[in-house]
Amino acid sequence: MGIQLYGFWRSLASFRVRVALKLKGLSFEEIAVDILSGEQFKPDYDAVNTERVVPTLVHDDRRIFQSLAILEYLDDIAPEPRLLPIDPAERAYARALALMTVADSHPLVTPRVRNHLIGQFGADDAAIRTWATHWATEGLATYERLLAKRQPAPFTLGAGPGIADICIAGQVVGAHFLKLDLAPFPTVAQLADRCFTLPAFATSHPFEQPGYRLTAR
Ligand SMILES: N[C@@H](CCC(=O)N[C@@H](CS)C(=O)NCC(=O)O)C(=O)O
Repeated sequence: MGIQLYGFWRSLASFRVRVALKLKGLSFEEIAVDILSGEQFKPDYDAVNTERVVPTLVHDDRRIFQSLAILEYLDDIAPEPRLLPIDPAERAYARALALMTVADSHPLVTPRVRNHLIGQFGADDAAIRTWATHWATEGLATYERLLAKRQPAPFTLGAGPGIADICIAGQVVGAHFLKLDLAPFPTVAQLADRCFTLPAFATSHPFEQPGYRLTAR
């Protein structure tokens, strides 16, 4: 039955899963859920993932959600190339770096948070941009401090890209949306450049998705 990915062109969490699928050479069909127009709340999608967020991976009738859980699931069903190291301390470090995006930074800029800021606190476009820029910059600065202490060689945990690189590249994609200057984060920028030379990363970028071209935002 293959793999289906419920995602959205703009979604950073969908980007993370797209990259992982492509690194592993797993073919998949992507089904768009327009989270800007509220399709995630419709009964059809609620039946797929009642958390009402993307991404959701459907594999042989199993529904897996939360991008990090999906990445770990993919590593279990298709172990090569590995996205998580075997060594316990390295594995914990990889997860820690991934969670800085997945748990700490990215949740603050999702549509539900932006919509709450607008609806509850009257935030206008400028306020939303200031909010998003603040949290995106905090995330980049944290990664820069960490990577400066342990330089990527050439990827975060060694020879090949893994969950940390996927999440850091996603943080940089967030900066692309905001047109942020990456000069203050040279180690992060170099790592992202290295990632985006790989087709799995480059072709997963939101700006390369059909939805982006249709929307032309
Ligand atoms: N921690 C989740 C984040 C899921 C999430 O928030 N996805 C966003 C798109 S990147 C979404 O669907 N948002 C819908 C909303 O905020 O209403 C993951 O990594 O999968």
